Amino acid sequence: MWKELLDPYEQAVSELLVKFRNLKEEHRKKNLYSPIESVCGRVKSVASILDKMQRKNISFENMEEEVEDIAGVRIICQFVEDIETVANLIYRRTDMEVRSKKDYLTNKKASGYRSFHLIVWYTVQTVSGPKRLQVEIQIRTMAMNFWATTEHSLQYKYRGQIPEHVAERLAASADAIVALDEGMSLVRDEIMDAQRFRQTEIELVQSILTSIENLYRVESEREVQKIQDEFYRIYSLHNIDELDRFAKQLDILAEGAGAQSVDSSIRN
Ligand code: 0O2
Repeated sequence: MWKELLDPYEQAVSELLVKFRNLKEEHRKKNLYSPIESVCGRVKSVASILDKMQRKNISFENMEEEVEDIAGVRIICQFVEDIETVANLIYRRTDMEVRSKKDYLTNKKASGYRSFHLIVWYTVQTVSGPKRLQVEIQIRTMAMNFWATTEHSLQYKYRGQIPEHVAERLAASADAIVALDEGMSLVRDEIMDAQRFRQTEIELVQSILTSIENLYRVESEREVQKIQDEFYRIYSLHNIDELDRFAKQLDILAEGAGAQSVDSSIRN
């Protein structure tokens, strides 16, 4: 019974992982900053479902309705600001519908837990037809995730009865996490610029290497060696404009020689 019941939830989690990872990839391909750093997911274990049902006095008939996090997806962001961006992306999607939200950012839990949760309706197609089910999407920063993951393992160890001195340390660490996130937000633009710079550099180098490879087919080895040496010289300058200029020059050269880079679309 459990396997049959949980299979559609497994399917929902795998589909959503693909979709959110694609979203991150799409940002990268368009050279846009991605508010999604990483995505993971899980189907709640039977033991955890039973625990929750007992704790909240939920009957089997109401389980799928009341245990909202049988399927769970976690989206990790770099900065607090990204959380709202991700939530808005989810609100705008047509393949899921937000049922409710839990904002533990504005209303931190007594434990110190911070995160933003959306419960969404999501439909999977099964052999017996479509099945609409709930998925809990947790959106949090890397720092929040570090705290929550560590604290969660202690919750299991102490079964909710965390000793006072440990709870105090955790609360203090939660405050440190808030300060850390705030500190990172202050240098967000700098970090985003640096990451964009690095990504552009990677793509330009890839494009240049493809051009050089193509030129090998039509130019003499000596000529291509000269181009390669020039590339090493320019690369060592770490000047993105110079690299861009060189990549364009190579494109023109390749076009003239009838060996245009297949990768030239990257910079258009
Ligand atoms: P799992 O599968 O082990 O992650 P409740 O359990 O009653 O507090 P409720 O009302 O079902 O929670 O919803 P809530 O508060 O949004 O909690 C759902 C999930 O959020 C939890 O799943 C945790 O993953 C996370 N969470 C909530 N509160 C805390 C907390 O204080 N510390 C940590 N580390 N995580 C928290 P489960 O049920 O723990 O299951």
